[in-house]
Amino acid sequence: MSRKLYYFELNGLAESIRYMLHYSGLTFEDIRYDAKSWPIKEVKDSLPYGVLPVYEEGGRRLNQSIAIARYIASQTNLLPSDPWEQAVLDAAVLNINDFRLKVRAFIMETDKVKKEQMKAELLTETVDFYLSRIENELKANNGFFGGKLTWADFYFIGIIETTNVFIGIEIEKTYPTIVSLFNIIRSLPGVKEYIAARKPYVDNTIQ
Ligand SMILES: N[C@@H](CCC(=O)N[C@@H](CS)C(=O)NCC(=O)O)C(=O)O
Repeated sequence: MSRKLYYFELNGLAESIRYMLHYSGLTFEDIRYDAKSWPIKEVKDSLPYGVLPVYEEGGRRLNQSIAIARYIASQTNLLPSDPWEQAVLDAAVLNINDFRLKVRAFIMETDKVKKEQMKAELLTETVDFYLSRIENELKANNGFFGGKLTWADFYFIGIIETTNVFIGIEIEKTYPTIVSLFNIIRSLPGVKEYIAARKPYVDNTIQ
């Protein structure tokens, strides 16, 4: 079956999906647009809501990164079958997404002074608010959100690695359980080779 993932030359909302596809051995076309050339009118106009990522499988298209990630997980062993366990992971992903939206506000800010203030607030308050809670959640669950490797763990690393590109430091480095989880994911078959072959990402803000 043909699979295509459309996004930018950035980790952002697509990297957890790329990681899961590589880990699962599901072949796909990794189509990337240069943020500097965006918007490409004919591409943007063709998208369901004008934004990326979009995933295509056979003749079908899906937008919304979380829906795509959950769907890919369902095609592998990364989504549990128990509804409660699924809901716990949905909550974890939505908590991470709440954090992402705060980082996004900083990324999108164009006023330099305000942007510096927002960065300081992220580094002194927001990062620790979320990462200390996540550290505890992982510690209580065998190092993963759901007791074993699932899509929530992939979603998390994708968001933190993207935050690091824009903030310029590894925000997870003082949270040992998070660091261990990231080392596990980065060493997975498929993911490891993908990371080794990947170009480093740079801060190319898509305004
Ligand atoms: N909630 C959507 C957000 C998608 C989104 O905002 N995508 C941004 C990149 S991260 C985009 O396509 N920006 C380009 C534009 O708005 O033209 C998702 O999770 O997929």
